[in-house]
Amino acid sequence: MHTDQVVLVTGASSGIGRACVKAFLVQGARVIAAARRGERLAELQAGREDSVLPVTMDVRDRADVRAALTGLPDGWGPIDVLVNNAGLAAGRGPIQTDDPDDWDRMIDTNVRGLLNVSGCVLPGMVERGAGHVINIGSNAGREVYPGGAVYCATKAAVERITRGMRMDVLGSGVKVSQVDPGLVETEFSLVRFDGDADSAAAVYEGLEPLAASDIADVVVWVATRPPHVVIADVLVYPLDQAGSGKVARRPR
Ligand code: NDP
Ligand code: 8X3
Repeated sequence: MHTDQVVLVTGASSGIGRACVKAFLVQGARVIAAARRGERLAELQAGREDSVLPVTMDVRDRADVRAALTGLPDGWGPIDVLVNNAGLAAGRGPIQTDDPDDWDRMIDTNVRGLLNVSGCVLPGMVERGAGHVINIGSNAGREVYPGGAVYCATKAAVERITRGMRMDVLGSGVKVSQVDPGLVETEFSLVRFDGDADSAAAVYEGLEPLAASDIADVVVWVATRPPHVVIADVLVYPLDQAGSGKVARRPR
């Protein structure tokens, strides 16, 4: 990755996205850090005003995304690498008792949001004949587990979009990749369980989950392969995971 490349990371206010911002900065890139919580992004930017641009936007809102990304200050484009990371799970209940608003949040963020951002960034990449889109999927997109039907469906959709996008841009010089994490300790479970810290902690009980920085390392590795190499997809597990819900919990 040459210095002065511009990377857009969505979901940069927390977890994997924030770790990706930091990892790309180490590579010498300048990073557009996008999320809804502007105060978090301002913290991330503090002391790095030349290399981090905070952009407050809700990926679910197509007009908001378009306004934010077409109104970038001079020098903060074109976007060389897009990391479509913003996403969430809401709830772990059976589908028959789920809150339909949770379905909407997951589908609107994980699927429509990824499309909204890609729809703004991809045409320019194709026109320039260069660029790299890295979508954050999940092991949950490769299999389904009880209480995860809709979240898993959104991540399966991400996998289909990644593959289809790669076919659509074939021959243009644009790369499309996907990174699928297993269990990563971030705010993900806290969000999923609506702030219930005990339920969130139980997800990682008795095993050492991945850290957000482990995934950021992989994302940067994917982004820094030679020009003729595309990493199509990568699945990353912690040591004690072998699938969704298939974890070894060791007594502490
Ligand atoms: P976090 O909850 O720590 O981070 C999620 C990020 O997404 C936050 O920065 C949040 O920012 C942003 N986000 C959520 N909704 C929106 C929205 N509508 N518009 C803009 N930004 C939004 O979770 P993770 O870091 O773990 O999750 C990152 C990605 O990794 C997600 O796509 C998740 O599905 C995926 N993943 C996570 C795994 C894990 O075990 N943690 C495993 C596999 C995949 P803000 O609230 O400020 O908008
Ligand atoms: C998050 C991983 O297994 O909690 O995508 O669904 S899991």
